[in-house]
This record gives sequence, structure tokens and C-alpha cells, in this order.
Amino acid sequence: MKTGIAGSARAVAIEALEGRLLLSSVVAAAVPGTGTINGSVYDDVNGNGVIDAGEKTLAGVSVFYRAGPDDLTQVTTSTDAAGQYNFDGVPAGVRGVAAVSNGPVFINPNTVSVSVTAGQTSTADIPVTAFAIVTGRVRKVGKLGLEPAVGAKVYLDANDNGRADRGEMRQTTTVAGYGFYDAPAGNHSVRMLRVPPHVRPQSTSVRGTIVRGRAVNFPDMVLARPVVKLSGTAFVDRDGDNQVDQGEPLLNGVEVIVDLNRNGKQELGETHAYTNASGRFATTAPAGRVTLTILVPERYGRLGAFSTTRIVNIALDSGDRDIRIGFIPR
Ligand SMILES: [Ca+2]
Ligand SMILES: [Ca+2]
Ligand SMILES: [Ca+2]
Ligand SMILES: [Ca+2]
Repeated sequence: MKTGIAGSARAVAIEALEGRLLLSSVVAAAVPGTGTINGSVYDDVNGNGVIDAGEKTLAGVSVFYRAGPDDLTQVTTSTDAAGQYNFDGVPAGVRGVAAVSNGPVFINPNTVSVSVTAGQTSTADIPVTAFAIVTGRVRKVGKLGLEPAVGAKVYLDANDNGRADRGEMRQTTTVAGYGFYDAPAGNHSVRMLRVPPHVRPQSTSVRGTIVRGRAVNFPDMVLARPVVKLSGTAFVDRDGDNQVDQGEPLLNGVEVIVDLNRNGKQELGETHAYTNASGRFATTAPAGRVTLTILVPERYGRLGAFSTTRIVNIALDSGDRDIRIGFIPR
């Protein structure tokens, strides 16, 4: 038997949502009317659905409502400095009011249902869980200066004891660095889990303040090879004995490039030096195997005595080193 629902009044909705039974008001069908919804969005740290002492309201969170999943009309606002929102002119009925992340505020979204009665104000506080994001980079000395260190293992030292404990977040870096989601709030360090052999890092931990609902970018950690002092003498080695003998000219203005990418040019991140009137140069270089590109001024080359470019491969340990660059006349 069919019973017409339309009448002088109708029950708008009885819905069970999230275990709570919401009973709508009965409104006049002819004049639906509008009401007001207001409330706060707050960080429900203990997840009990109630705003407790110490739990904060959140400013700048997007809040929107719609009548239901099929209602394409979405009205959006955002919480003010006090974490409050307000919607006027809301059609009467049961509305879902949702809070979602916006701009620099990160929350797990949540929706609450609220019954709007014409001419009245309904209050709906929206509990959400705010989470913090910690990002950062690990970099190393590469062919063109500092570049991303991929595969570095880092952890977030939540209890600040300098060790990676069970339950502490850890990650392996990619080209983009690392990113810890849902990081614990407070002042904490991100530390390198293991430093690769033969590397003397400039920093193995970085520290910052982590705030719920916010993203924080920690300073870079830098892996670097030890830097050593490299000096030497450029000369014409007439007898080819690799010794600077009496009567062998010392070469002035010879450029010595620590050519990390071996392309014959000095670029950003590559050290270099020119020899002085005594044929001496001094610069620095990363320990390990390095390639020196040595450029001799044209005036010497034009003499036909030797080529104007020389490539020298040397292995530097962590101590300082003095080398001889002898040019043997052809
Ligand atoms: Ca709570
Ligand atoms: Ca720890
Ligand atoms: Ca000699
Ligand atoms: Ca180069």
C-alpha cells in the first residue's frame, strides 16, 4: 500500500551516522527556510571526540558543507584565527560538515552531521587529527658540487637518546631527500643511521621543532670526503727525472684544476689555483682519487716545448700533499 510522504509536514531524515542516531527536526515542506551552522575545528589529540584541556582549535582549516553525497553544491569557508567557522543561509535539513587540510595545515579530514533548523543556529565542533611532516635532505660532494645523497639511512630520534630504537621512524633517502609523516611533536633530531665508510660527514644530525599540523623542513645533512691541502711546483723537466734541477725553468700562470667531472674545465664546486713566479700553486681537494686538469699558458705552448693541457690522476689520502708537475720538452 502506497502512502504519500508529502503533506503539511514531513520527516526529513533519520540517519545513523558513525554510530550516532541523529533525529532531524520536522519542518514545514512548503517553506524549507535556512539556518546557521557554526563551531570550531580542533585537534583531538586523544581521539575521544571531545575538546579537552590542552587540545587546540586550528586556524586556516577548510570547512565545507553539502546536503549529501549527491549534492554537488559545496559551500566552503575556512576557520578564523580562533579556529571558528560560520555558515549562514544553510538550507534546513541534515548537513555533513567536513574539515580538510588547507595550505600549511595538515589534518586527517573528518565530517560531522548537523541538523539545521530554519531560523536557528546549530553548533558543530569538528574533531580532527593534525599531523606533522618533517622533510630534509642528505647531500654529498658530487661532480658539480653538492648533490642529493641517495640511499642514506636516517631516523627520527623521538626519545633523543642518539640511537635508533624500536618504533622510531626510519627512512632511506631518495633524490628528494626524506619525509617523515605523522612525526611526533616537540624538539627532535633526525640522525644518520650509518655513515658510509671513508666519509667524514659535515653533519650527522639536524634538529628542529615539530608542531602538529605543520610541515617543517630540517637543515641539510652533508656527506663529504675529507678535504686535503694540495700544493706543488710546475717546471720544465729538461732531464725528465721529475726533480726540479738547477737551470730548469719554473712555470708561472699554470692553472691547476681539481676537475671532479673530468671535463677539462673549472666549474662551480671545483677548486683551482694558478702557479706563481716560483712555479708554486696551493689549493684544496677532496681525499680519494682526483683528476687534475693542468692548463699551460699559450706562451709556453707556442714555444713548441710541450702540450698546453695535461691530465694528472692522483690518489690523495687524508694527509696534505705536495706534487711536482714536470713538463719534458719534446
Ligand atoms: Ca579530545
Ligand atoms: Ca632513539
Ligand atoms: Ca729535472
Ligand atoms: Ca670540471
